Amino acid sequence: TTTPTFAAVDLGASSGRVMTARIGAGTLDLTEVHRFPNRPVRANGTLYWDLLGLYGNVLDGLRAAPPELVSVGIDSWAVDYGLLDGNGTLLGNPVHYRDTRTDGVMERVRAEVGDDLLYQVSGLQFLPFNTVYQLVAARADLERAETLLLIPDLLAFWLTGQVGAERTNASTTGLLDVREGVWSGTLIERLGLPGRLLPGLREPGEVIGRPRPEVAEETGVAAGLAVTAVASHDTASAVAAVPATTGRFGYISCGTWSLVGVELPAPVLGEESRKANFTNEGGVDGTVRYLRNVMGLWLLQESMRAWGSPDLPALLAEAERVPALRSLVDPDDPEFLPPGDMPSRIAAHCVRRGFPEPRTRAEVVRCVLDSLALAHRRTLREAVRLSGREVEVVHLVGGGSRNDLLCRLTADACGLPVVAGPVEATALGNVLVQARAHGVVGDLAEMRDLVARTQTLRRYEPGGDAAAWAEAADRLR
Ligand code: ADP
Ligand code: LRH
Repeated sequence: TTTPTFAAVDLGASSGRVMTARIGAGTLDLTEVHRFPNRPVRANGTLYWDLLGLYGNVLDGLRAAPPELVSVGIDSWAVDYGLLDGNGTLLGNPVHYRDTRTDGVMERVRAEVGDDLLYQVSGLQFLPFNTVYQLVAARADLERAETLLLIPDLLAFWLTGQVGAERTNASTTGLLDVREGVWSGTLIERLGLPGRLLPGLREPGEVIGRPRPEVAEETGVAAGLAVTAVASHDTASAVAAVPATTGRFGYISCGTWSLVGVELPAPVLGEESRKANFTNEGGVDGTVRYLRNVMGLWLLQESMRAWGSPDLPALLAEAERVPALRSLVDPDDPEFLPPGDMPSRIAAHCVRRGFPEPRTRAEVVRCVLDSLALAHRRTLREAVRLSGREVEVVHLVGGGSRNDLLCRLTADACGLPVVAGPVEATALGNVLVQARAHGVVGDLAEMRDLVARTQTLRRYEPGGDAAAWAEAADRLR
């Protein structure tokens, strides 16, 4: 018997990769065929994604993939989009969600429309960069546009010529009705947005189309290759591949962001949840990711950039020797959202909150990791309280699972065992949804079981000084 090969294009906010996987009964071998940085570019005052550069890298990755490839799926970060005119021409370069064009827009929309309606319909955390606020900020751009495509859908369009809106990523726009699973006519009308922009929805597992002839020629992929919709929101793919063996699990999808929460069968839309600013994002098989965005390793990434990208493992080893819980920040403070000098912002925040100023690089890194561990604790406890879902283990997946110190601090802070890995959970979730669509694996539980049995995981039992963590959590509150 042959084990079919699937490819995942996974674009994170900090890097992209094309991975291939051979998947069969009890087999899941993931191979990286191409990896590339994802660097935002500022031009004339606007922060953009280098989307054509990323697409070029997608084509390079497909060229490097083995010829027996059956199917490819694309996922990326959420909320961002490109606009097409009636000829399918891209109108303007897609803007980065950290751009300042949305400054003050969310506050205006909330005041006009009301939090209650926005939350009851979309179930989304109020984040200033949700697609809906970007569209209001860019209203003038919408006139000439015929179609809005979220990033993975735009890349799929370039590969196949087919348009659509994959459901999990559509759930991050703020315009999808979380209960009905359709675009919300109510919100679109209320905001005066052109509804024609929003294409029909498609489900993870649906075949989108075949490569355009010029794509097949340029990359050497087979003319019959299936470009398959996956859970195209990277976080949805990551959580689909969490190696949970019990229903009582929490997760932290830990990369540029830490997405911290639980998986539920239905959304939680009450007032308490809205005030705690929890989100209800769509997952595979109608699951709901009930979570909050924690600012995540962005604080570390952006500090590293300011320092000229020194060696990360060496810096983490030094941070390990810095005394614990000395300098702390609230990572969710909006002041940390935009790019720019991160170490100075961190130092100023510590001083303002009455903590000693971190002076060395190692002290800044320790401050970030202690603070993230505390934010993981706070958010997970809130998710449990608001959802009523009990949690006995925390799965930490994504690039952050390579950070041994962060995993240990998170276990200590949460007072729960942390299972770290896989690093490439998102790519795994991506290929597993394709494999399922092609009849190779079964339901979500079977997908997770396959990940648990085939991937290398590390387990951290909670230890450390529980009273010190509780006290630090109180001091930050
Ligand atoms: P995203 O998908 O948001 O781009 P990733 O899941 O790729 O993010 O994770 C990137 C993060 O992984 C980096 O910011 C870094 O903190 C962490 N990371 C990468 N390599 C290592 C390493 N060798 N040791 C510790 N952490 C690492
Ligand atoms: C993580 C992520 C997250 C979104 C953010 C914009 O990459 O998709 O789930 O909130 O990017």
